[in-house]
Amino acid sequence: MSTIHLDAGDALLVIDMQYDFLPGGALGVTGGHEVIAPINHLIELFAAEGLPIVASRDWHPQDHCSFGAQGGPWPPHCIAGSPGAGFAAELALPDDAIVVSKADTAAVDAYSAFGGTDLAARLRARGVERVTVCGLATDYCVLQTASDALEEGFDTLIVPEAMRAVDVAPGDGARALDRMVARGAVPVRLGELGMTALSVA
Ligand code: VGL
Ligand code: ZN
Repeated sequence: MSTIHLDAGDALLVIDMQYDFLPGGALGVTGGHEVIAPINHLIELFAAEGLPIVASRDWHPQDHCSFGAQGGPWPPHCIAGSPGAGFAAELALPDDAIVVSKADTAAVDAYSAFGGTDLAARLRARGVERVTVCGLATDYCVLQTASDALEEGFDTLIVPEAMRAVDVAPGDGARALDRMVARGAVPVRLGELGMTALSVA
């Protein structure tokens, strides 16, 4: 198994690890809690290298357009400031994690962490050239975030074992993975991501 060395141009994007997307939450993703441990492993790797760690969050007003009452497809979820919008406590986010709130106005939805945010500029300002994407949900926010990352010109690694799908239709998650790969994302296993030769020496 080859090792992918993380270096100064790398950043980790942790997508929407919020209570409402975990089992029991308003829009609970089956097995969502299972990705906390793999993501914590990723966080440890990136933090050890001093690399940027971004945590996105769905941050909706009560009358958000994606909610059923407004004609949208979803039950109310991730209401800004509510417990359900909070990051899972077991997620070991460092204090200096870059928190990106998205879809925080009623009229606009954004699955992507790049949608309507300054994330691309913030990453570029820090010299980021490659992102590693994990989190929830594979077929919505992870798919759109990875796709936008590629559009923005970032090399993009995806970690399938650190994501789970909503699977409204069976196979949506698998198809989302295929689409990300078709667009240029590179799937990696947790064990393939390593430290730089320098930091190990
Ligand atoms: C998401 C559905 C609605 C996600 C957000 O984080 O994947 N899915 N809002
Ligand atoms: Zn949402």
